[in-house]
Amino acid sequence: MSTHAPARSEPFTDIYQNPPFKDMVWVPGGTFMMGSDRHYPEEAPVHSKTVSGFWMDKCLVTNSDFARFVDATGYLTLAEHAPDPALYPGALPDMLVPGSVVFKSPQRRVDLRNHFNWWQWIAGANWRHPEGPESSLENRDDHPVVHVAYEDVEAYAAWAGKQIPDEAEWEFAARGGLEQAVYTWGDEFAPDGKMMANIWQGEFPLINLMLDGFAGTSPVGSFPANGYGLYDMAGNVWEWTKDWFTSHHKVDRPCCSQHTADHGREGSYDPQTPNIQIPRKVLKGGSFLCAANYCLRYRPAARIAQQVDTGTCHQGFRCIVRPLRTGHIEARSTSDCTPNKDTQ
Ligand SMILES: [Ca+2]
Ligand SMILES: [Cu+2]
Repeated sequence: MSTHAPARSEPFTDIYQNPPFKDMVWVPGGTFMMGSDRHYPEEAPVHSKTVSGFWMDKCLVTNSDFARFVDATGYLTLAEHAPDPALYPGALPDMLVPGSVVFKSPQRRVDLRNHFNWWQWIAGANWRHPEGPESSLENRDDHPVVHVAYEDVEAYAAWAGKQIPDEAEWEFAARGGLEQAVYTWGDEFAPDGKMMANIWQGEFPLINLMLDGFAGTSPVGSFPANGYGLYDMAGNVWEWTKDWFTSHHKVDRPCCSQHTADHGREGSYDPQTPNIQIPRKVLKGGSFLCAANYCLRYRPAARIAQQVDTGTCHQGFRCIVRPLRTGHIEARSTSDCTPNKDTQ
């Protein structure tokens, strides 16, 4: 194991030309306009935000990346544990077994207001069995790991010597240097008719036209990178960030930032289900299930709330390294980020 701490006097350029791990890219810091006033209300208001530079994984964490972590540590994800009945009062006994939430396309047109029409809790579903016990990771080593809860991604990041991005860092990175563009690649959805991300084409949740070639997850790096060299910052799977969800952006005021940090956790509870007090984090990027007729969220400003204890078949993550914290890095993480040559 090697450790290295960049000397304080080291020129800045030397630091960012030498990423702490392979398959990371330097995302320069800066001030940008975060959010959108033209889409869903939780993305507003557009406001100015400043982030410091950091390295980011070029690709989503893959199944083989995650397998290396599990092999090294014996880690069991939340979905592989039976839920503690004390934490889930009123839960039916057959729900208190290990499992996770899986998308099942309904057989006929359904009410789009009720997401239980396509989400099913499946006993035995977890990262190794993304659609349930009968499914496997065969031919999916280079697909993003899914069914990871927030504590799982924190555990992976800690093992890898990396961190989970906050929402502003993630959005800054996803924009790839384009100020207020709708998509990570610009304002046009399909330039020259080319699909730029793995999303859902057709009528969700019934008809998946797969114009992008994929019904479910896709190998990481199957679509062009954004301006910072980052792949899959739109579509494929949603990505965890460390921020507590808010129903709209809270614009920082220096006097109050300490105060709001303390209240973020409780403030993230879902007001629709007051009896369930599980805090929610922000997910970014959209997934292979995002469709224009239902969820136009394959955009850098888009955000949804997810309970910290819930991973699903369309949620994954990637890590960053903030340069001031690189002193104790142990280089033991590698990655399978080998983007398809013909899509670059
Ligand atoms: Ca697709
Ligand atoms: Cu969506």
